Amino acid sequence: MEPYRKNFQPIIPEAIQDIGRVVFEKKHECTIDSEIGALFPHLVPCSVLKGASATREHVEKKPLRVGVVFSGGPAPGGHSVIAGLFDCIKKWHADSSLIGFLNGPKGLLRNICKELSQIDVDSVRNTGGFSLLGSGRTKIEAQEDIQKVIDTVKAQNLDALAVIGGDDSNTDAAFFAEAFLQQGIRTCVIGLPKTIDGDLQSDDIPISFGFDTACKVYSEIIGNIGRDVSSAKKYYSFIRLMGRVASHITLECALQTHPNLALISEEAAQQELTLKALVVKIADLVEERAKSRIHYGLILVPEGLVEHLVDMKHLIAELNEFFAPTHPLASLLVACSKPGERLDFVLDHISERSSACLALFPRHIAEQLLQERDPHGNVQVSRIETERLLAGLVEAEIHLRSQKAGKEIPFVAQTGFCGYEGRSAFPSIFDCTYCYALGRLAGIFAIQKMTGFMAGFARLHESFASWEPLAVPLVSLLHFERRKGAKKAVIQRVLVDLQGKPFSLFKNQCASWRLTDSYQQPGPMQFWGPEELTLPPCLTIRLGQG
Ligand code: FBP
Repeated sequence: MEPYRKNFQPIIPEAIQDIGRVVFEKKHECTIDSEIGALFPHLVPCSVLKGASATREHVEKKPLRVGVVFSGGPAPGGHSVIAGLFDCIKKWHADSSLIGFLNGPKGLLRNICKELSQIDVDSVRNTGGFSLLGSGRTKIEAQEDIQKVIDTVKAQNLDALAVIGGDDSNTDAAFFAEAFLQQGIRTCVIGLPKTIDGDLQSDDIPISFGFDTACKVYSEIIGNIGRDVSSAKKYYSFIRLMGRVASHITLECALQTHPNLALISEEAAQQELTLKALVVKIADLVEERAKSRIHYGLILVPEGLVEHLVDMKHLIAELNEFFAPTHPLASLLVACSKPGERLDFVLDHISERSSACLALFPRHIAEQLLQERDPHGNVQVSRIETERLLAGLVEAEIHLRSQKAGKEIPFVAQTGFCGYEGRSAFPSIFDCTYCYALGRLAGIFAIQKMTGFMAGFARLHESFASWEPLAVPLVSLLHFERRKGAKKAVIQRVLVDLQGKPFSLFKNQCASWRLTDSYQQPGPMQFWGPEELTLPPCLTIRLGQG
């Protein structure tokens, strides 16, 4: 498969086919919060720009030196971004060079990099993962770290630095752009919207890359499990899906596979569901199906669910403050090194309400909640086995109901996690095309010395050729949040819109999936064959979300 995939030639949107002819004009002005604006005096005021092919003044073509870094979790299509960027700057001038920083932001801090050759880039075209350079989650926030990045870009004499990352990495990129301008550094900073979670989006950025592929990979697996449960007829399968805070992935996979129940965190939050209420809801489904002698089912669980349940939200917020290095008990917590000691310490020191909530958990899952926050202060939800927690609690509830009724309600749960396998899969045709175009657009920003912008395309639900290139100011995506016990300007993660088209479509259909099985089995992603199978992106994108 790999040699064939490497030869795939993505369609290039018409507006950026001739890299020397792209002209940007204002699409709309951005409204920036004054406190955020005060942090970015060199980048504000700002506007979203749209690009079109037109006659430009003649510009002398000089070789460019562009740096590129992967940041955060891998997402299918990252290598295609690099290929698009590489081809663009080489086309501009054959002596241009692309410098790849190794192992994520750490490489940038320490100036560990390599110049990418044609062979390097050709070896990964259209392949998944970030293996060409590696990635990492190092947060670059402190002034001395930003200074180290400045030293690196100066040492490398870069015209531009492309940051391929999610909300946190692009937040860092916004701060780099401001700091570079403040210090008169000529390197432009360009953001690229990456994350399978699909939560890096705005009115102008319909979706981040990798989402389409990950959803297709997971939907194949879920579809297969649906077929299995309806064949064996004895298991309830609880499948947790990646996506961190937002449930975009779960929603899309539900639309693709029609499970009996798909929990959507944002809806659970709106309904102010507690963990107990959620368990009752699932047990009701099991009992209802049992009345029709159906003792199997398919349930999708977004990995971020725990953070949205009303009682859990309070607990996690309290734990987050507790884990902040500034917390008065931080040093005592760090000193808890024996197994179980940390949990006991926390149980003794948090509020009664939170302690009661934590006590509902089996100890091993409670301990998962207490794991280190990531360098950006996020709970590492991918390490919390919510599917097991729910399966266990539902089992106990069904047991109680069976006892009460004096009649056994059969319930056997299987659990699974659709996670890491979706992040480095071969990118779909959509992601290959999107990412190659994003890389090319980043190259065009470098040519035109545009700094502080994220590359994006409008009209992603239309034909590839008609996508409209956009330059979206990174600053326009920022808002304030509490992280590590302090108020921070960060890029806002966009959650599932309960008024939006994908959720409305789901709500119109999901009641009919509860009792009558209508599992869909989408099968593996197709790269060759009829266009109806290979080209269409997933439903969230086709519905024009974003
Ligand atoms: P990004 O936001 O960096 O793209 O990562 C997304 C993600 O895949 C989440 O879905 C998941 O919760 C998390 O990464 C897992 O992180 P890690 O790789 O550190 O285990």
